[in-house]
Amino acid sequence: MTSPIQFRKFAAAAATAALLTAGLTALPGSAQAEWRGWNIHVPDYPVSLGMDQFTAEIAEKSGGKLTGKTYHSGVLGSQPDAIEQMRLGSIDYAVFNLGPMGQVIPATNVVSLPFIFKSMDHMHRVLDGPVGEQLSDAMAEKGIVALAWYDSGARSFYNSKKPITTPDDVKGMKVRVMNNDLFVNMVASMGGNATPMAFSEVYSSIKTGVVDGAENNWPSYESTGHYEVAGYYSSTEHLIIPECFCVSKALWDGLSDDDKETVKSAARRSAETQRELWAKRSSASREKVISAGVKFNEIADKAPFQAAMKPVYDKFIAENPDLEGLVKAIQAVD
Ligand code: GTR
Repeated sequence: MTSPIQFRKFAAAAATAALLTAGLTALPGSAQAEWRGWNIHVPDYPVSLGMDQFTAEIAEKSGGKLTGKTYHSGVLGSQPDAIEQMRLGSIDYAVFNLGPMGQVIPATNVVSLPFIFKSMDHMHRVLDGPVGEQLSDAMAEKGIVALAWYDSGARSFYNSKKPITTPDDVKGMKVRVMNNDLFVNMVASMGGNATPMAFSEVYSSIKTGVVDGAENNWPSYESTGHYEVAGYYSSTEHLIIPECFCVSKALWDGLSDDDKETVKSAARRSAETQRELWAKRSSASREKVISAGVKFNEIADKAPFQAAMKPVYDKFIAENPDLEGLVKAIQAVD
């Protein structure tokens, strides 16, 4: 005989199946299908812990009505693919680096210009103001709702050959970059050859010599094990790119005002946690790789690298005259 509990489980499962069959993710006022969350990072990474906090909080605040499962470690595919999937509504929430987003949403490219931000604090001030709103609006037009900004530190070059101390050292070097023409131009402006490639392929590509190196922040350099195959890390700090906690517009538009509030504040709180964890992980990762034998060189004077980026800016403005105002607005923030 079917017990009431078994029956309720069966009924809930049947209701979920019916919703999935109908292609719906939300039914106002009742249980909703579990949301699918995409994440590129390993489970103990600050982004991952922020996302875990988010799912725990929405479930608790909604009394179990809003639930999500985050697929860590990039098992749902590469970032460019995931951006598309969110636009189509098959990924419900994710933390995306804005680097690869520029290919789909050109306005977001302004944060991927080398040396556009003077520091992480500068980036926070910019994102918290009108520029942040303009970026969010551009993303929403393409089906992605940005709810909060996560930190991703500063990216520097690393490779298996030698320390980089001047832009000339990049000449002839094969460097993996994230999927965006801007980054190809950035490396080319120093005489290097850039290859856009998925994050998951970088370790073996360095190991087998397909590329000489890549560029990233301390936590990613460490968590991916890239430091094991590319032992020179040089602090160019040429990119400071934010990451966004995003939900698909299809999902967002189907939420009640109360649920929107729950989701938004959980995303914001997760970003506060992520930023704290980020600062700690950055120093821990740096210490870990240096004690594992990485040769780190500090580049005190970044001016030659900044000067080398002039053609990147010139080309960008020539190709996107409508975005010049946004670039100037970022530069004008103190
Ligand atoms: C990391 C970032 C990821 C991904 C990765 C990459 O720093 O958090 O979202 O963009 O870099 O280089 O592909």
